[in-house]
Amino acid sequence: MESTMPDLDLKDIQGLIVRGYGKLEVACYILLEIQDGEATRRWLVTLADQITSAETRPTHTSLNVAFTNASLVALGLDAETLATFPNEFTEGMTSERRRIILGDHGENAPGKWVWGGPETPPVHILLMLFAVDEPTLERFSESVSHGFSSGGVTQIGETLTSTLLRDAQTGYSKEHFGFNDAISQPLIEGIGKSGSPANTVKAGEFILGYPNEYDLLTERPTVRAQRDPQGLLPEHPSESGAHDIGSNGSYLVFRQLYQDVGRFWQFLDDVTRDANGNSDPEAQVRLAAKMVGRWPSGAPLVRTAEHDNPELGLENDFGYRDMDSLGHRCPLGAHIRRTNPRDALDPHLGPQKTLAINNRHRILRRGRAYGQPVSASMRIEDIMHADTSGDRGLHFICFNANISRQFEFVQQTWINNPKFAGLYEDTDPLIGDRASREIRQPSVFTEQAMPVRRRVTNLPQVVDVRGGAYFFMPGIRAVRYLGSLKPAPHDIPLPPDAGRMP
Ligand code: N7H
Repeated sequence: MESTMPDLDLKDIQGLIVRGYGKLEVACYILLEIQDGEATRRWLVTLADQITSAETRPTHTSLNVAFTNASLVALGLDAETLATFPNEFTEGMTSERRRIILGDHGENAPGKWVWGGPETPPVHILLMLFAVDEPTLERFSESVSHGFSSGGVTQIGETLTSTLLRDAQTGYSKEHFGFNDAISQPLIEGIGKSGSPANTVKAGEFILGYPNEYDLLTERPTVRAQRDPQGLLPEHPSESGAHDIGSNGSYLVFRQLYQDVGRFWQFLDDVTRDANGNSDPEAQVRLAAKMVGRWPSGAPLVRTAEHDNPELGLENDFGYRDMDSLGHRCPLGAHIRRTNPRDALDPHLGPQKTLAINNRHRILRRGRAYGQPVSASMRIEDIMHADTSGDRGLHFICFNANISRQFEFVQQTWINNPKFAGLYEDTDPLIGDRASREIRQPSVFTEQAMPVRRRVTNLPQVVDVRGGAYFFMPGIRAVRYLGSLKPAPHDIPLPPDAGRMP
């Protein structure tokens, strides 16, 4: 049963922040560039009425919208207000500093991106549409495009489309390598299903305007009251003379991550052949599971270390500290152990303290696979042997209230850190940095074991960043406010390259 905490303003929060729309199987993301601020503002006023709020549970279609810093500039938000947004959002994903933090070099360098990079048109608005099936999505996106075609914006590149991939046998949602990828999410306190306290995180970690894991309000942007003459925004509870443009909003991180499925399984085949040089599919799946931290069904290795067990496919109530502090079941550097170390983050601290620290670095994932699956069945045996040509991967999307403390921290300090959890030259075996000068080549994955650990070296890069941007997904009132802006003449100047990152 769903229980709702009354003080979350669900009517104003955009729906995607609180639910993944699992019943809406298809989605498309439209990237827009603002050409005419005035016309775009008019369009936003009508669009605000179509936004799906967190109050409803859509079964047919859903629409959400998010903005880059460049779009706020183009819409005419004044410089004083813009300066209240956090640096990482203002700089954008491709600034020199952000590239270093994110490890975006080599194959991942923004110069090679198909959108969001320095060589591609500036991204302003992200329009996110979801529907129950393809014909419905087509009709829905046609009617929405009709609205924006006169709205002063142009579409950048192709519409990015995603369809949930389902395992034919279990019905679980899968990613392209063949693993169940819709299991572990932090539960937002006061909303949604109740779950283990260890996995329940304060709403303020994901939604601005509510207490976070420090029992504080995460910093959020504000507008001087005079700049909101119609009173569209709520008054800021503690800053007098300020209105709250951040409340009920969240920051959305979008990364288009290409997955080289063929290279992944080929590598696993090469390093697991038996003494006679024959392939050993079981050993391949076992090593892949060690890298992920879960079996293809989703069953966690800490619970079933030797073989898959689809009955545990959705199991998420576990820690590492008591069951597997040494990493003999789930390796210390496995993807899920790095991206959420749970109660094992710091063995020197008590479990409660460790969990408290861990839960300040959680993200809400809302990504979906894009491109044709290599096998319609999504069974691992078929994926391993399929023709893998083509473009496919993950539209990685996550929400957080503080990009730097949450998404960027996970990426830099856990995924790309060769010294994570006492290791010294491993990065995340699936998505870790393979090109950094700090990392001694070749890249390594270590399986802790008795009597001796096992290591595989020369890990190939199987995931490439192909695009991305940082967005702000405002509360619905704030979208109306953006539509109502009447910039003073001195606020308007928009340099010709507005939105292009340095
Ligand atoms: Fe990951 N994969 O296929 O192996 N991820 N991930 N991820 N990921 C997870 O628990 C995958 C990426 C997280 O709470 C599962 O729902 C792939 C980025 C987090 O225990 C699988 C890509 C970031 C979790 C994958 C990719 C994260 C998680 C298990 C890229 C953050 C939850 C399913 C193409 C910066 C951990 C599940 C927890 C789980 C895969 C990217 C983070 C199977 C292929 C970029 C926080």
